[in-house]
Amino acid sequence: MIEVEKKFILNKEDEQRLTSEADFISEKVFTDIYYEDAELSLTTSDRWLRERSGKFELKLPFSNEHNVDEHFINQYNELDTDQEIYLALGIHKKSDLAQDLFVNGYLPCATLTTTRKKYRRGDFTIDLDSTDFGYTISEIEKLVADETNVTLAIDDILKFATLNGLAISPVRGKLIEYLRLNKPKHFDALVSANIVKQEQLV
Ligand code: V4E
Repeated sequence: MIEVEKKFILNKEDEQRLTSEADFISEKVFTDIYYEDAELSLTTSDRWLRERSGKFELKLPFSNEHNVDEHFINQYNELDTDQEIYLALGIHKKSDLAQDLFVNGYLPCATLTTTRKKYRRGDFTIDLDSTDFGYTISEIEKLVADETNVTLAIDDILKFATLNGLAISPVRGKLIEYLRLNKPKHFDALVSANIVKQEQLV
């Protein structure tokens, strides 16, 4: 399955409207540790390596065909086995992944804890995230079976959002906002590399 998602900044009324007819699924707290090397080679090439609750994940850009930038939706492929991550980073297994990342110069660059409330409404999943650094953000997601359904799912999400009175606009994700607030040099490097787009600066 492929997860198609769009981020939104909601006010309290938006949240209320979106969740009043939704089923509450769960509330979870998780900590993400993002990793980077000294050259910032991962994030400046749109690759995002993190450890979430003890498990490593690497997000890589999907395909340009479905990176529907004009709607501020980006698609990523998620590698979640250590073996896939070794291969994608081109590093050799000598110890465990945490140690091998360290030896190859990949170190923590950001640690953020999120409380996520999850709701379901029809085919859509709604995540309301609040972070330990004061940023709140939400995501509307839809699962599709394969790549051919991605464009349709994007349309569905945009329609659903518009029907619920939400503005379709660029939004800074949690990590990007963390870096903007706490690691301005790293943030500037992402702007220079056009990973953070001009529209996300306002
Ligand atoms: C910063 C970033 C990525 C890493 C964080 O992914 P994100 O989806 O924001 O995190 P989260 O916690 O919601 O993950 P989930 O629980 O859904 O797996 S992946 C891609 N980016 C960069 C990025 C970008 N350049 N532009 C936009 C609009 N979003 C993200």
